[in-house]
Amino acid sequence: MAVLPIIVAPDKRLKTKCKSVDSVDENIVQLMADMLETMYLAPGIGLAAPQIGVTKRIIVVDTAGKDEDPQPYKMVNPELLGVSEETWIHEEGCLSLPEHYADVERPERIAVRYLDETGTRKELEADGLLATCIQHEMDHLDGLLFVDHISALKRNMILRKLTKSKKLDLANAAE
Ligand code: K1U
Ligand code: ZN
Repeated sequence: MAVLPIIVAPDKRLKTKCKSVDSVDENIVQLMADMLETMYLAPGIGLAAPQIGVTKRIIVVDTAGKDEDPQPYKMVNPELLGVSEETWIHEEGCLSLPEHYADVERPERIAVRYLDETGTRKELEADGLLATCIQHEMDHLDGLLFVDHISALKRNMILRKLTKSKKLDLANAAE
């Protein structure tokens, strides 16, 4: 298994619409194992393939708490089958927007269809944090970040700060 570098915004690879996976072969199985390892180390509760530079419709998620058994989901070509009218506001973070957080309102419950790591079609009903996390990760597959759900003022402030810290990192690396 391998830990992969996570792309930090702003970066055009995070704004790309990802392509569906044709077949869940051994490369996809390995990629999902690497994504989970990367996510756990970060640490995070989700990760989408474009965050590691792969423009395929693949996400991994595990929202189990510290004292619970791990509950990893590996999802290929996830599709929303339905969403609740009721919404839920949760403070979201993103490994591609490090150290920035904002409240985001999304449907509270969802039904999602996907292929698992054996290529079997699965359906899952999720609510609360799991539903929020799956929606956040699915947004990545369409080139969306949580900042696209907040005001332009807050979004631009966060993106400006990240641009500045990238420039500082580059200057420090050149010293
Ligand atoms: O970058 C990502 O897509 C992962 C992101 C997922 C997410 C977080 C919160 C709401 C919706 C989606 C993260 O995992 S950020 C880190 C984080 O939230 C966390 C890290 C350790 C323990 C608990 C949470
Ligand atoms: Zn994210």
